Amino acid sequence: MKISQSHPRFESLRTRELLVQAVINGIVAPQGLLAHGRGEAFDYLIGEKTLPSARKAAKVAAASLLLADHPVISVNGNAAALVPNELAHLASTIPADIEVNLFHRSLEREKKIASVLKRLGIKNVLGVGAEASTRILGISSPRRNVDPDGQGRSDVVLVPLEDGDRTLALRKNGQTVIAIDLNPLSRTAQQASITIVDNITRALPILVTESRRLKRQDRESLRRLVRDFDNRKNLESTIREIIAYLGKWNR
Ligand code: PTJ
Repeated sequence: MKISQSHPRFESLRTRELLVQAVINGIVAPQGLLAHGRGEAFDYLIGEKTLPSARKAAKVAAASLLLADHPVISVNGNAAALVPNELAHLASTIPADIEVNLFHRSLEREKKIASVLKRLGIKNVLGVGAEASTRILGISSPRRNVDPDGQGRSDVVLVPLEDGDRTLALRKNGQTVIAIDLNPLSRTAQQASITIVDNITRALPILVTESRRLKRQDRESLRRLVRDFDNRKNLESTIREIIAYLGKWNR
């Protein structure tokens, strides 16, 4: 559907159309549309802009990815449809591996997502088909199958738009989990090591910019950034920022 740029909700409608097309092309699961709707509702509550607490979390997340021995970016259907270029930029800046990891798993969709990323210059996309031969203990969903060369041996994992079951299992394994989730109350948001409560479409460009900037800084200052960050406190700041924003509507 052609959307007029003059429509007051142009960006939102454009994103929806992108996802609908991605369902038709077999990149996004139909359930991804429902997940997006839930995300959009939370985006309204944060004023559809990046909150200061999210900016802070994104900076710490970039530092953590840069410090990692083996950082991995986990990609699902929605992430591949909404921010493919930014995922590729982030992977090459850090540098990090990219692994396809789906909740609604199908080999066909894994291959399609991998080819989107390969077209953007990612040579080796992990986690496709039989490559995901390691099981993460404590997960009942199909997300449990991971690539031994990716999440199987990673120390820091970025999980945009998670469904909740994997974060705790990875953390129990001693891995650092960076989540991007518009819902600050979700299990993923609450259990991650670093939670960026923002739209993936805004968070990824910030992560890329911060990674490029922080890459020039010495490792000790990056370590300090990560050490001084408290995810629980930052999530409390997020809730306070949302309440302050909603207070402006209570005129
Ligand atoms: O591609 P698959 O098979 O791996 O499936 C992906 C989905 C997203 C369908 C699957 O992981 C799922 O069902 O997720 P949930 O349980 O609906 O959770 C998705 C979370 O992402 C929710 O907390 C939403 O608020 C949040 N969310 C949705 N859209 C965005 C978002 N967070 C950030 N940016 C968004 N654009």
